[in-house]
Amino acid sequence: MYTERYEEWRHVFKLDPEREIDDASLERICMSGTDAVMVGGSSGVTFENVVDLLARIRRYELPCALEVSDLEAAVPGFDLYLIPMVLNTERTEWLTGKQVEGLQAYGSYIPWESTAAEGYIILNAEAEVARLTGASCELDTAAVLAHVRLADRLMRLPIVYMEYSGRFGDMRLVSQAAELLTQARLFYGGGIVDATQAAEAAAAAHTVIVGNIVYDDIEAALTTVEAVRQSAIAPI
Ligand code: 1GP
Repeated sequence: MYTERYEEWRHVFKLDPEREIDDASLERICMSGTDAVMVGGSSGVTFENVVDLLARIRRYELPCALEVSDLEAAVPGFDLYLIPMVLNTERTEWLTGKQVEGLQAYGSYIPWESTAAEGYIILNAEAEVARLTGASCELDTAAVLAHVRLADRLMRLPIVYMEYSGRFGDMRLVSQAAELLTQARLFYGGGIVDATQAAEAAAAAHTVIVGNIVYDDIEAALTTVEAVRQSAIAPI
């Protein structure tokens, strides 16, 4: 199954289809040695801008995943489809509502062998995704770890995603989460702007997602690839 391949991913660049990236920069990202590119964003994701970005990424050989946050933008042709389920919100449309809508509309066409759910725990209240989903981000350690167990043990989700989008997170907490997992893979994303932070995140989580810095400082973004590669693999 293709889903097994993300189990080897240590470093992933996340590209936002709503944001501009020139050909030269995209080439540097795709040729950087990263394990994969993930396409996703909290807003402004359309069928057109996803198709356009996918076509440009397909000039290169690396795997390309789509994080499906909007049904309208579920474009065929990706290697992997990641379906976010926000665990720390009371607004159930972000946990199961939109997912059920999608299954009702496209259930028979979903490529299950290349589709995986991500249990999102959103931990930066300032992030756009937190505002959009009404996430309760003020969780203490015990509450975060309870959400991790909910995802890993009760729901048996294959991926737990600790999302600090826009802010570098608490790596001690991320490590504690990783240690609790019995079968899920831990994705960490948020605020990585240099090699040092990338290495710290790689020591705590299984997979490190680097987003915004691609658009703000591509040289710095590129240094994160080697930093993660040099880091010891977090305990599973
Ligand atoms: C966002 O987790 C990713 O969904 C990456 O976060 O953009 O802050 O790097 P940044």
